[in-house]
Amino acid sequence: MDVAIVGATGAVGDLMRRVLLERKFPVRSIKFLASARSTGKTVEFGGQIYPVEAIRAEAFEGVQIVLGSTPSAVSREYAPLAARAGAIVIDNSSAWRMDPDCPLVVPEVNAEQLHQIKKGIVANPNCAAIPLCVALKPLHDRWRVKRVVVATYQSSSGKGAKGLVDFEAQLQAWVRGEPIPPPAAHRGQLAGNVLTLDWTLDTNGFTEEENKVIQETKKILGDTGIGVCATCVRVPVKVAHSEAVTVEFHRTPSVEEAREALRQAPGVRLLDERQGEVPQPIHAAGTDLTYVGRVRQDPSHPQALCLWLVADNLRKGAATNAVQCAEELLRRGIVTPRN
Ligand code: A2P
Ligand code: 11C
Repeated sequence: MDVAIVGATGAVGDLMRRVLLERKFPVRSIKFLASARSTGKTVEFGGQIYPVEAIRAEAFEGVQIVLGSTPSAVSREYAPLAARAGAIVIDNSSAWRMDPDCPLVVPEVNAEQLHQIKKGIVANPNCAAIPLCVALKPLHDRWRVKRVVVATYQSSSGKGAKGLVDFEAQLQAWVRGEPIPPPAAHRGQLAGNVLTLDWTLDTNGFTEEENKVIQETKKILGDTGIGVCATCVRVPVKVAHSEAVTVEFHRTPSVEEAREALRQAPGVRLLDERQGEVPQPIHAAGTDLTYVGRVRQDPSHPQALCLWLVADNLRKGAATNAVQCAEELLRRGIVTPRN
């Protein structure tokens, strides 16, 4: 495949490069694009050094698959250019996610949507919505989800490379008892704290992030009738988002039935608290699985269960999911390798 990574200097772009190698994606040629600021930088891929190029229309000539992770405003500009040049763009920004002509894909959940590409763009979902849907899918298939209430505990790396700079600087200052340096990416002090407004507040009183989780979950599960309510919070964790989820069903699974469905679900690792195992960010970071545990009957509702999940927001929540979409494009013959 002839591949380009756009946003190659960012936290997710960097991982996209590594995940392509790890998963032995068949790369025939590859190029790395970012802003003009990064011209002159180089990246290593498979033992070779490549220059980082500025994004421009000509850079997409001959490219079959673009993996992109840039700010949405950048994606709105570059993705149509790349699609016009004949590439399929798998874009990690939120620019295209709710566009009815762009499938929003989590391969374990709705890979068949890849046959509905109309604009040459596949949207990679939000990093909290992806693992939520991975965990809900096996339950939705059997007992039909009616309503989901989710509270997220999101890591600093959700804000990209700049978020991690804040994280390191703040935690070091906090441990030394020094004044906390002003943040560059986060919207307040994260060290020793929890931020409920680390995202733009939308007019409906929910943050942009909460609205993404609400809307995207319905689109990915293919059921706009599901009720979703989200509270998204930033916690002082470096990598991996956690989520406390309450799910109400149309039909009622027992805890054991739900656990069995989760145990067999692709992309899920079910942990058993009775064995002392509970999903934690330190377990999920660096892996591609959605760790699920603490499955309980909701004592306040006979048709609802509670569960806890954790997944690496940079990998399954972003880079790995995008590479898995590329693998599915190939496997389904939607894109074919050139000789
Ligand atoms: P650059 O490093 O040249 O600014 P992160 O989410 O980790 O901050 O990464 C964002 C990615 O998007 C980086 O690769 C960054 O490149 C790229 N990017 C940010 N702004 C622009 C822009 N205006 N034009 C092109 N690429 C951009
Ligand atoms: C965060 N999830 O943790 C966000 C970052 O829609 O992909 C990515 C936002 C998105 O801050």
